[in-house]
Amino acid sequence: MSHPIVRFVHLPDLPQAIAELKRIGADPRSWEIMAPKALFRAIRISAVPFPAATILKQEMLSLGGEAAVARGVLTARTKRSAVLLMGTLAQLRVLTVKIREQPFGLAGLSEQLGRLLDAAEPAGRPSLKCRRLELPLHERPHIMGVLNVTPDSFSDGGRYHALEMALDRARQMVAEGADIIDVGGESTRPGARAVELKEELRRVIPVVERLCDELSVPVSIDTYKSEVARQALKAGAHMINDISALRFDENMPRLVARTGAGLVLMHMKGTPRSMQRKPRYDDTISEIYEFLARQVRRAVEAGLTRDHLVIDPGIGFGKRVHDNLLIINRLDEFLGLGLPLLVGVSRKSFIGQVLDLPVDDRLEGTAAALSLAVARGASILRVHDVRAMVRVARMARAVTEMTA
Ligand code: HH2
Repeated sequence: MSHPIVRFVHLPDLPQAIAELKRIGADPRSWEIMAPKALFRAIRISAVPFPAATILKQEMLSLGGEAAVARGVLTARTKRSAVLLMGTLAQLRVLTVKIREQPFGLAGLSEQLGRLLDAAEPAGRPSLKCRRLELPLHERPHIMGVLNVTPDSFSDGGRYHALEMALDRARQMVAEGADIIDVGGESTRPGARAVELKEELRRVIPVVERLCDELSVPVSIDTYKSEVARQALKAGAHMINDISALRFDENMPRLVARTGAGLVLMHMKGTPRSMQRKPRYDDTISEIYEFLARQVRRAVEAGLTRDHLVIDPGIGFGKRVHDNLLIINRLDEFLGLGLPLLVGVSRKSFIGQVLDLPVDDRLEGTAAALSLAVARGASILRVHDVRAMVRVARMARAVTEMTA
């Protein structure tokens, strides 16, 4: 005789909730209605004006959910408060409707909330446009192979020698499964000095030219200088990887908008020279999220469309070891921005610190971190060890997309 067994079920998204309703044998007509009731979400809204925070609390309570506000809101002492909405997807959707016509900025919040709820579902994950190419990032994680054409990477030979070595390395990475090649002419390691414009151009432009002629995969240029970006785009590059997220060169946004290139916006605290001098955050994830949201808005105001944008929390750029670990563990929160996520964990020093290993012995640490990044929704993985990480990413994706 079988006895009832009580257990938890892992339901991270709507497709998996629907799969469980099917297994239960629920009426197919009820799947769409019930699935949003099976998923619970906590949503944080920063800086909500006092009256709006009060209304949000009342509405969530009336829907059978909850909303936490700062204590001072209840005593009318606080002008603004962060709000934590707690409810099922179904309740949160109804909330967006109920506040749509309300004052105190709630109409705008309703719109933002609706976009957030759409973006958090796998079906809402976009592809990426880079000039005439479109990368199907929603289909599988893409591997971006790192091609550093810095003197320390491509030792002492003459320029031609270095160029040939760089091209060989790029060809090898493509043969190993790289989907994008990211060319960089300036080391951005902590404490690194900036490279002169002329020198950066001399290092990267010949390489970009040859790669764009020869390779079938898109070429990205890792630079925050608009002149380097301009010449790289002229040479055929498809994407700009700007580790300053448009902060270091005011001409960058218009240039990228005009050319239709893809653009990576990465979070960094300060500059590469200063970023590891005692970085600290009060709330790591919120600060990075809000920075990225601001820079996305800036890019859109300059004329870029969202389907050309990628965001990156900037592992190792002005972060302590625990910030890097936290970012990877909570990476899926950034999906709320509704844009593809790029993550660069490859061989970075937080791995060395956790495992107490030097830079040439971080393959397994990279694999573990990358696998979790894929599971939490990363779309582009920037790596040195292409062959190994293509396999790790494929395996992680195969596990996470299994619903039934
Ligand atoms: N990391 C590095 C360089 N560029 N770009 C993005 N978008 N994200 C990253 O995490 C990232 C990046 C640093 O890594 P590496 O290329 O190994 O070092 P270096 O800058 O010294 O060449």
